Amino acid sequence: MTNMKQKITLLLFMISFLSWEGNAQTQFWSDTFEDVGAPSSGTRTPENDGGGVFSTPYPSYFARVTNSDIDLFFGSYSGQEGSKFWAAEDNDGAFGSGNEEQQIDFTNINISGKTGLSFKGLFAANNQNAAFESLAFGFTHSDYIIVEYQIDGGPYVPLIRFFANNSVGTGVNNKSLAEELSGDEIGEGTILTTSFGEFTKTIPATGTILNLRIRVFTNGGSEEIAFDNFRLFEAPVCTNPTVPTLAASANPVCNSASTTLNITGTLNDATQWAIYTGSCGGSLVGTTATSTFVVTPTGPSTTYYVRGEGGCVTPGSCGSITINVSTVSL
Ligand SMILES: [Ca+2]
Ligand SMILES: [Ca+2]
Ligand SMILES: [Ca+2]
Ligand SMILES: [Ca+2]
Repeated sequence: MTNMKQKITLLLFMISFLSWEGNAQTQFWSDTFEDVGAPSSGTRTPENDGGGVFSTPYPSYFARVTNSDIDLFFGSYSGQEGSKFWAAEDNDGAFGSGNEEQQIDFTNINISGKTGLSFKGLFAANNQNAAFESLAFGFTHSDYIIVEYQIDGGPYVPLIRFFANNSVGTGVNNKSLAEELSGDEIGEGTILTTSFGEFTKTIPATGTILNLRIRVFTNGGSEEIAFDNFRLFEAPVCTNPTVPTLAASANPVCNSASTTLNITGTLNDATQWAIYTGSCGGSLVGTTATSTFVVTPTGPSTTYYVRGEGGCVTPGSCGSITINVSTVSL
C-alpha cells in the first residue's frame, strides 16, 4: 500500500513538473531601483527625482529612496526588494502646482521574438489614516497609480491601476488605494498597505520594443505611495516536432546488412529524433539530430518508429517503416 502511494506521489510529482516546464516563465527585464544594474536594460526617465527644495527626510517627494529618506505617517515601508524603491507624496508640494501627477518612463525594452509576456511589480501605500481621494466620491480630483505599456509606438494600454476604495474619512483601509478592476475610478481589488504587495498582469501582445510608464497622482500630506522591483517575463511557446516520414536506402536488406533510414520531418523545438523498435516509445535503438540513422534490422522484418524528442516538447506520435530482411543466404 505504501509502495503504491509512493508511486502515485512520484507520478503526480512528475506530471506537475512536466506541466510546469511547459509554461516556464523567464524574467528578461527588471528595474529594482537599486544603485547598480537597474534597470537591467533600456532607460528609466523620471519626470523628477527628489524632494523639491526640501532636505531629507522629505515631507513631499517623487524620488528613488530608502525609508530613512522620507517622512512617513506610519514608520516605514516593509517588504521592499533590496534597500531602495520609488516613493511619492504630495507631488505638487515638492514641484509646484500643476505637478500633482509625476511620471516615470521605462523605454527601449527589447521584446523581439518574445511571447507570453507578463509584468510583476511591488506596490505599497499608506492605508492608516484615510488619505486618498477619488472623483467618484465627489472630491475635486482622483489620486492614483497607473502603470501602462506601449508596443512599437502604438497607444499606451493600462496594465494595472489603483484608486481610492471609499470615502470614509477615518480608519485603517478607508480612503485607501486598491486595485481598480471595473473602470469607475473606485478601487475594489486588493488594498495597498505599508507592506509591499506583489501584483502580476499579463501583457496580451507581442512586438519589438516595449515601453512602460507609471503615472502617480498625489497632492496631499500622508498620500504616501511606493513601488519597487518591476519585472517583465516571457513564457516561450513550445512547438512540437512534426510526425516524420521514413524511407530506407535499401529495403529489403540481406541478413546482417545495414540500411540508412532517411527521416523527413521538422524537429521544431525538439532536440533530436529518437528511433525505437517494438513500438513508439518502446525499445530505444538510438537518437540523431541529423536526418539519417543507420540500422541493422533482424529478420524476418523489423519495424522502426521515429519521433522528435527533447527540449520542451511532449513526445507524440511516431512515423514508422518496416524493413524486410531477405532470408536468402549469400
Ligand atoms: Ca508623509
Ligand atoms: Ca529595490
Ligand atoms: Ca472599480
Ligand atoms: Ca489627494
